[in-house]
Amino acid sequence: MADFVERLRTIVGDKGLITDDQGKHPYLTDWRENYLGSALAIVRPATTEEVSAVVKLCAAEKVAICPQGGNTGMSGGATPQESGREIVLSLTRMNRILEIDKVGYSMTVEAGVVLKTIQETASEHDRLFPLSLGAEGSCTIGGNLSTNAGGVQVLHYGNARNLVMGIEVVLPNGDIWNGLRALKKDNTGYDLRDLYLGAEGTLGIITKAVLKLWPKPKDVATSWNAVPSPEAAVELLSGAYAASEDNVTSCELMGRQGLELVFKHIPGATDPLADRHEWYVLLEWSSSRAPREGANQSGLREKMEAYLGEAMEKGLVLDAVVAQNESQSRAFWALRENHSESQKKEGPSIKHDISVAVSKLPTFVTEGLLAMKKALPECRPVPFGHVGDGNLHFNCQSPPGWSKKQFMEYGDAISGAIYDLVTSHGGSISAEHGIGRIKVDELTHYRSQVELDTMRTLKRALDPDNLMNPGKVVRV
Ligand code: FAD
Ligand code: 2HG
Ligand code: ZN
Repeated sequence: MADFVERLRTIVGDKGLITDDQGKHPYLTDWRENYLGSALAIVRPATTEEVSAVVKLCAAEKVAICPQGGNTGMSGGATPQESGREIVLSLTRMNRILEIDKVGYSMTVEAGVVLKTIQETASEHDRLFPLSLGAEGSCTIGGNLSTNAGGVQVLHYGNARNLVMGIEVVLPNGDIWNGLRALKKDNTGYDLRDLYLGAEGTLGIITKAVLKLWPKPKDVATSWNAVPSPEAAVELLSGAYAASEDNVTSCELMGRQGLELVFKHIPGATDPLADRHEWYVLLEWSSSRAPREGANQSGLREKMEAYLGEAMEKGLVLDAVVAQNESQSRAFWALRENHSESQKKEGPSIKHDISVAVSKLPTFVTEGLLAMKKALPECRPVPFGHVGDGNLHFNCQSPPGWSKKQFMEYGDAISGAIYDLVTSHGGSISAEHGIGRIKVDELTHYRSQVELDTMRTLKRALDPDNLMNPGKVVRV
């Protein structure tokens, strides 16, 4: 294998290769620290041609490849297995913005560009790239597309799949498929692009993408609302579409338990409201039309205040603050975006990234909380998430002071109860985080034989030697 590593070096150079244990370590474990894998080397190519040459060498030597972007994934998909017969192929050196087409509302980028850089570049050109999530400062667009990431603006703009026109992919045999087409319409046979989006690196390596852009918002209103129940949250959102004139861009639900963890673990986090409540909604409206000056004209903030006033009269909102400036809005968002970090700091937790139809969400929450408590009465439910997508992170924090080992003895009982409930409501056991390694067994259990057979047929046809991220998504 020493010879193999040296041949990798001739392709990517010293700068593109990490072989020492200390240097490799950060690439071998996931954000949640669930897994610790092993790899012959961390390979960091700088161009698509280098990726192709590395993949060809691995195909010839039957060495498996674990693609990795920012390594912020929640499902363990970017961590190699323990065999040591894999390389990690990190795309982070492929971080160039290649083109901005302002008129055509598109941007062409390499796969390793950090999401925040894409957002900022779009903004500098008076455009918006709407994918937005807590890990945006370190996740990469290649990882976002490979997980079909969701985030906090899906209800208005769609998930990652909806934000991309074309991609370039290095196939498992090393061939380069150039599908970098900036086309909104393209019905030329099977949609290969859609195959790779959400494939979590099991079918090939995304090396470039043409992304869609939108007009940059010029008027934004953000509010922090206490609501009596998830049912009220859903009704509040339902009415907000018309009241905002179709400008609802985010609607996030949080329970008090999660918020308490944020106050405890995030310095400077404070409650925007005087009283304690059980449920909160962060509502954001935005429009590319600037608020007009003049006595009879109002912007989104005034419209939102009026709507929330009506909602209070109906009992849908108990108390509310509408952000008066950007820094207040950012503080509301920090309370929401720091839920994952706070849960991590608090200790062991089990994540359930589920979705059901929005109208079924309140019933699901009531039944889900009971099911969780039945499986482990001392557990601490931490439900939060993207209510407008019917997608909740129906998480479960361990009882205080418990070790991970002790807590995980109840893992199957807790998750089984939640996933069975989700299934009984016609929902999904993985709304936006993918399957990775952590849900391979669940996929087998909760997807039909027809679906599993079709996925396996595809995987075997495109990656006959099972070298692309083996052990992830679907077992062959
Ligand atoms: P990685 O973690 O490196 O990889 C993810 C998967 O994609 C792996 O299977 C990997 O093999 C594969 N992959 C990576 N790059 C490529 C490539 N170029 N070609 C082929 N395969 C590739 N996710 C959401 O959907 N919504 C959220 O709101 C959200 N919030 C988050 C908040 C926090 C604080 C954190 C830590 C994570 C959050 N995530 C969220 C999860 C994560 O950020 C996303 O899944 C993100 O899309 C992963 O991008 P990445 O570059 O880190 O990918
Ligand atoms: C979010 O919406 C992410 O903040 C992470 O998808 C959710 O930590 C989680 O469970
Ligand atoms: Zn999420």
